[in-house]
Amino acid sequence: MSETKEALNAFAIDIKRGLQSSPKSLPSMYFYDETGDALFQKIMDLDEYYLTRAEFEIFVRQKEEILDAFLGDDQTFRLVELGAGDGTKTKVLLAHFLNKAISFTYSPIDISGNVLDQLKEDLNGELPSLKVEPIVGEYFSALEDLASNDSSKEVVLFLGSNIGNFDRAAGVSFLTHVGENLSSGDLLLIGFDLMKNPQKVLSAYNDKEGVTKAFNLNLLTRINNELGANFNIDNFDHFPTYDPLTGETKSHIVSKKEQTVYIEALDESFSFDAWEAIHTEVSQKYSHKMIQEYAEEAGFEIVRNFIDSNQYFVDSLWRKR
Ligand code: AVJ
Repeated sequence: MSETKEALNAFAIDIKRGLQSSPKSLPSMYFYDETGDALFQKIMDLDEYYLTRAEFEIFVRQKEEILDAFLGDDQTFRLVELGAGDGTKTKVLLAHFLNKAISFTYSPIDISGNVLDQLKEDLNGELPSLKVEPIVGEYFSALEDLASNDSSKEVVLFLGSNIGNFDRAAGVSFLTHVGENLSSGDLLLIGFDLMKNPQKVLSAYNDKEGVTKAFNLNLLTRINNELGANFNIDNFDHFPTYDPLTGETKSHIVSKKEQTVYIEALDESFSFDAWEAIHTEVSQKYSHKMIQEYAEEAGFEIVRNFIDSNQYFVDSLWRKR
């Protein structure tokens, strides 16, 4: 089977499993087709979506301290980034490290070769002296390759509160797995969105313009396009919730009426009750205590926390035990 066929198959299987479950759910990892990527770019520019600006501010204002903490007693390191994105935030750090004449290599890891080619071209233009060695592949196998081929200290970036898409058990297991592919003393800088005014959190996932709604519902369009389904998008709505007790932010797609949708690739129909909800995403918000517990359970110790001036967001620097 070709690679794309296999991917399509995995997509179909996951959609089928999610729509057969009770309650129904769809995995947020499938938000990011071309349209989804573009919508997420728009989300990052929204007034309500404070996360990206908060983390950007941390980098702009605390880049000196971040560099000192990355170096410790060493002269150099390899900077590895899990999920490269467009690199806007990371560029602030990269430019600063080059200004300070630090000799280091930047290795963004992504499953999309296209994303990495684009990023490398971009960085070559903007920061010509930067050594970029992208790695195409899954995070863990890429980290494993690095561990066996490179003896220098690794500093791994996992930014943007991407960890928030995992529930607690999956998050700790993911971070443990990252740690298993690091050596004692290697570092991990991980972005966590902090608990804050519940109204502020909720607005970030329910913007006035409806960009987040379009982002969430695009998942149905993607199923239409790639699996030959007949979702009528107008018959569904977007509904996020925030639980201030647990920090759990959830996005849902709600069926506005009783309806049945056919998915050709599965040769199967799925029925929705009026106002039945499909869970699509968790965007966990964290207390400092939770972050401390995560670090300990995953086998790290916290070196230092870098927090923005509003105390919305923390980039927590962890050392592998
Ligand atoms: C990219 C997972 C960090 O959960 O805040 C933005 C994705 N979802 N708006 C987040 C997202 C709805 C985002 N992450």
